[in-house]
Amino acid sequence: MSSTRARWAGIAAITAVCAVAGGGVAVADEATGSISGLVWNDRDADGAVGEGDGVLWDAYVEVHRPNGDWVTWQRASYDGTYTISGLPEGDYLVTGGKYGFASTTRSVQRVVVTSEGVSGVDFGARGGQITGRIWHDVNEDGVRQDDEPGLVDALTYVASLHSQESWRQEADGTYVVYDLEAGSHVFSTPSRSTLARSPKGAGDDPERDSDFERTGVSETVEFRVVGDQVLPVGGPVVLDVGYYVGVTHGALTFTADRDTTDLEVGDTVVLTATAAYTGNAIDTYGVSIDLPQGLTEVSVTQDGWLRETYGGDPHIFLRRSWDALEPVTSTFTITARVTAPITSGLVTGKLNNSSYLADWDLIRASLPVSATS
Ligand SMILES: [Ca+2]
Ligand SMILES: [Ca+2]
Repeated sequence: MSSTRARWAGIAAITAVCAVAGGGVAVADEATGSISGLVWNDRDADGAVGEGDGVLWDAYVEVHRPNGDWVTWQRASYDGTYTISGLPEGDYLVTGGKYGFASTTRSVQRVVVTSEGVSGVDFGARGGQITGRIWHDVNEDGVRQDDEPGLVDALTYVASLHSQESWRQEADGTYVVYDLEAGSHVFSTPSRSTLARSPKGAGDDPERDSDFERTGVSETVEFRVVGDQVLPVGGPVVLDVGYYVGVTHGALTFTADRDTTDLEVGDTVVLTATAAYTGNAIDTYGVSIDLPQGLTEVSVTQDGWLRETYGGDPHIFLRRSWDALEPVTSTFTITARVTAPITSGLVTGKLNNSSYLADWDLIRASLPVSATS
């Protein structure tokens, strides 16, 4: 033992300057060996690689001396395997896992490296999970009735905004999101054209309501490592989401404060437009308006609309909000001046930005204008 201890002391000084990228530790004139193994995603925490387990992205292995001195580290390969070579013979403590995951095996293993190497130094780790159900809220009431089926659709899923996790869904719409790291997660379920999200928290049965905002995000859920699990703080988390067929109807009208077919250069005209939306979904709303050549914008009174400008683009773009809203009816005015003769022109407008707009034919409006010098 004394000779071994003496060798450690010498090696500690050498390894301090000889640690090389890739996890090898080069030491001249020493017999060296390697440590190899697997870091895997032990989802069922049984300590064995089995069906349903998986690979771990960004798994790490660290090697220390028994006295705690750091030797080297390595990121495991994509398949979870690792080999740290060039280690001087002797005792080591090997730590493996994934940051934010819980260890399902001993997270520190003591090994004796000889020139033949040590293999099978394996580590299991797993993340946390949430469950829930995506369902087709046929009657749009935000409550999952018994006759409303699960919704299984490639474009509707639940995912964390903050990590790479995995997802599995059953035919009844129930799902599991797993491999979640410790820390904060906000879950989202994506926008889906034609499918709108049910209102959150409807009814009085928390097992049958929808748990996402209508914009598609959940409350923040904190996870922490507890033993061999990564658990939500405050207990298991179930996040259901209902979808129904969303439809928005829109209508756009223009009126003018004077006859627009008999204008002269220098005249001013005030156009009043009303965009009226109805429907069963929260949605986004926008309007774009074109003035004919010769009719020049003087001002736009926006009545709560946001004006979007794109460089020198003469179009008038109005957006109701960057968020999805309940259907709105809103009026705005455009004051314009005739700055040149207009031979045959139209003021045209159309509704846009909507995710659920059904009746595209009704969303265009036009007002004939003409002017002479
Ligand atoms: Ca397992
Ligand atoms: Ca329902």
